[in-house]
Amino acid sequence: MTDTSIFPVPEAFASDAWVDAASYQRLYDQSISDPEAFWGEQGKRIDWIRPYTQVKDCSFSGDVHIRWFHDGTLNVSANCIDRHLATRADQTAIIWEGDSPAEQRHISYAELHASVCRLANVLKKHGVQKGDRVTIYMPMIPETAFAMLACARIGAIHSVVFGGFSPDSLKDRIQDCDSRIVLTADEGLRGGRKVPLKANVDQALKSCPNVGTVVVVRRTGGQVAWEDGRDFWYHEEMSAVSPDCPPEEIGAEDPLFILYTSGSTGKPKGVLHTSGGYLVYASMTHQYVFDYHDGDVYWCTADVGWVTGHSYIVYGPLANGATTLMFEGIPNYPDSSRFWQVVDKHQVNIFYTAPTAIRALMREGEGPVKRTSRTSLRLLGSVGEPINPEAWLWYHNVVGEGRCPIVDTWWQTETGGILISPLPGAIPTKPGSATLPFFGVRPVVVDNEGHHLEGATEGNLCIADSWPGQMRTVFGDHERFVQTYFSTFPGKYFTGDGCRRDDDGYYWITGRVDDVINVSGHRMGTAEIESALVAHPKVAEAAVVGYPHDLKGQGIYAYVTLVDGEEPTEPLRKELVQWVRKEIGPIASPDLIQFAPGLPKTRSGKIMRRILRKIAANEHEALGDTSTLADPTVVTELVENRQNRA
Ligand code: 6R9
Repeated sequence: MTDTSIFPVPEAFASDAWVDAASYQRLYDQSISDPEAFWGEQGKRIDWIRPYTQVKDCSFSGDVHIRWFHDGTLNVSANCIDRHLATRADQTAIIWEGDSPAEQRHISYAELHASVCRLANVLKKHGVQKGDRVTIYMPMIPETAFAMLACARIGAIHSVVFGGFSPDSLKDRIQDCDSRIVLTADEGLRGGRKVPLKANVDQALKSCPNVGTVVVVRRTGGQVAWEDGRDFWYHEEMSAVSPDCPPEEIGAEDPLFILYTSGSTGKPKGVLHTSGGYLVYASMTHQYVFDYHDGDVYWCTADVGWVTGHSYIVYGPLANGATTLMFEGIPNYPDSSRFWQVVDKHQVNIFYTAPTAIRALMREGEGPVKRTSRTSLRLLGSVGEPINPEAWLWYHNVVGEGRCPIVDTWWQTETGGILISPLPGAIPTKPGSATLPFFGVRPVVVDNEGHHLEGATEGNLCIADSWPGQMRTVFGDHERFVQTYFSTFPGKYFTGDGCRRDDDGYYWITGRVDDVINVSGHRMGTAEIESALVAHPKVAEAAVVGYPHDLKGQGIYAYVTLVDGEEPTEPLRKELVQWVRKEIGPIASPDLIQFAPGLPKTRSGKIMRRILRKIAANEHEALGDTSTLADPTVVTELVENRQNRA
């Protein structure tokens, strides 16, 4: 695939789109030359209780701080619900498609309002106040969205923990933000299999003495343990409170949510997003990137446990009065046509998924796609990792039958919303490129010394100035925020990603340049997996790297040194995989484990990951300079016993 294959904007699409090529250029230029004026105007897209007079107050150096619209007040849930009631009370806000094709629900804006108000009253009844943290460990059901919005309604800060995380990971996240209340369900349901959510909460709470309340949604009706005085059924609580709960007045810079994400070092950090700027940015990107028009049915397949679910299942779409589809299941259950059956069933117009799902479905051939009609589809989106041109072309030609533009959207938990992406009516696409920046976004490419690289080039991707959706701090650790994002290249936000910029100024994200690996679009810190491994009594040392994986994008390759006297056996290998699953969750399971008597280290004791990455990638012919190693012979042994011979 060369840079020369360009897919023009389909004419029919451009004529109805919110943004065409000329207005993209005009608005982008304006957003960069006068951000105050630009965002001052755009901020009006949401309803404010007290309008802001201040727009932007941000610094990426010295006293690092980020504030947008900071003297304004609003309520995020009122923006996502109440303000639509006059015109669309009966319109469907959420279409829920269950794991089984036999289950579905349509929730109107009026119903959403009633449920969110009741749940907010339940939270209040249990003592939750503005600023308190509420942990949400729930499956993909509408009650999860109700929970997020109920927190927003009263100014509580939600921390959604992905249902695939282990009790131990859940415990860490509850403790880090000191939540006193957890919302969960009896069990989740995915691909016909049950996920023991309540049992996991029970396990986690053994080490969380401050949690006094657990509210449990009955999803499957499965048996659960019960602690009287602590555990409450959601349906009983909901019926016992009033459906009336006026929205609290919340400051633009008051926190909306915490979302834990993996970095290159240490434990996952609590990325903190605030209210005003986040909502302006999430709603604006949702409207323009997905070219959302009234009446469209929009479906993002992400889990609400990730940022994509926050910004593009819940907040962005609902702020825009959209109909957003929430899917409990998986792409290949009951069979590999499921995504497209759901598209036909609910007449989905805009479909947003991850490259890993596209690659998995591509492997099943065109049959399962062609059995469905998909004529409702107008636009396709991709997020989470670089999309390889083969998958892009299959998505475009087979799923979209050459008719639908693809928006490859690059962004991060930290960015709150999409930063680099085509606007489908404005920007011609190239398979594998996220193309051009959104309004107000100033990408810069720097070399390892921080020098700006101009024109067509390749290097580290930074952002030169703030945008309203940017994270504000790491919860409880502002110093870590400054260190992680603003110290590598002082004065700039460092994304952790590498990228190439071509002659047309298009960005091609090449993947992480730090010790973060991206497995099926899920971010994992190698340090987290290593610390899980060394917590096993038989493991002395571990080093984890990513390697190219056909389906997952990257796989997890672990080098493990056992303690003296332990034998490297097959059962132990399996046990270690299970161990990591239990410690972190299934998404962190190592794909390959190599028992290594020694790891390649410099004389100062630093593990040379560059070499480990090459061996894991089966590129041992090109190891580069190994002369600085304390003991170069370990490399020979590692190459001989490498696990990936693909
Ligand atoms: C939204 C989300 C962020 C990391 C990011 C990058 C990778 C996301 C991408 C992409 C290439 C895209 N990433 N979208 N890489 N093209 N369109 O995924 O947030 O879970 O925090 O991951 O994912 O490496 O730095 P998050």
